[in-house]
Amino acid sequence: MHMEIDIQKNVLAANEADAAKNRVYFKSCNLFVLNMMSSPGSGKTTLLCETLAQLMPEIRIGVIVGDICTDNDANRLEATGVKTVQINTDQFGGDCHLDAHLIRHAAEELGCEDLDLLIVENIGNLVCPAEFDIGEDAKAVLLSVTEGEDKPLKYPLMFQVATIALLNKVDLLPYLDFDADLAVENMKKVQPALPVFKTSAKSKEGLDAWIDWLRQQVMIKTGR
Ligand SMILES: Nc1nc2c(ncn2[C@@H]2O[C@H](COP(=O)(O)OP(=O)(O)OP(=O)(O)O)[C@@H](O)[C@H]2O)c(=O)[nH]1
Ligand SMILES: [Mg+2]
Repeated sequence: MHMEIDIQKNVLAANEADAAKNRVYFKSCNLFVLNMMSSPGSGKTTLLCETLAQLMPEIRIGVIVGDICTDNDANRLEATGVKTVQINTDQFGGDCHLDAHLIRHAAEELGCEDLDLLIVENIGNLVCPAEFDIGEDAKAVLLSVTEGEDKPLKYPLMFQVATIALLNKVDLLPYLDFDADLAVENMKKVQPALPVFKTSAKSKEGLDAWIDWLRQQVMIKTGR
């Protein structure tokens, strides 16, 4: 048991060191880096496709997308014209998160010097990605309305470390007994100051506010 805990501590410490190096690299490239996380299927790729269509070509964007298997998401994202690198972790033992070292390789392959915004779509998982700093500027967590209002309380770390939260697929609310106010209240119990946007890639509700937030972050960070 002790040994297991020590190994986990060492893994996280090694990742922290790599994340610190990434921060130096990203700073030298002068771009904003966003890490998007959620359970599988909360709508990360769909929302990203909508978002990219509105921000490009004015903002130069690259995407790193992580999955255990398949390049399905890379294919969907590339259809928007965005430069994408897919990471499949089944080649590295099937990890359920992206770590700082993997991100560094993919970021160099993308060529961050020519980007204003790097978006990382992390592997669908509400637990492990929250533990692995990748040297990003901000973390966005998506919670979709089919997942249950209690998820922020059951998986608090993700909502503690998040910079913003998106309550997603709100177009489905009329058909569900999901209590959106309670879900937001539960997020705020975990992190009182957490900004929450309500979004839907289907009805487009809330997309403007989220995209404005993202555009503003890029401007603040890069001065462009
Ligand atoms: N009703 C509704 N469905 C959505 C919305 N966004 C995504 N979906 C659907 O939800 C399913 C999963 O969407 P994805 O975008 O693949 O979700 P993801 O978070 O990228 O999934 P993973 O990468 O596998 O973790 C798809 O069938 C989408 O069409 C939305 O805003 N409203
Ligand atoms: Mg996806």
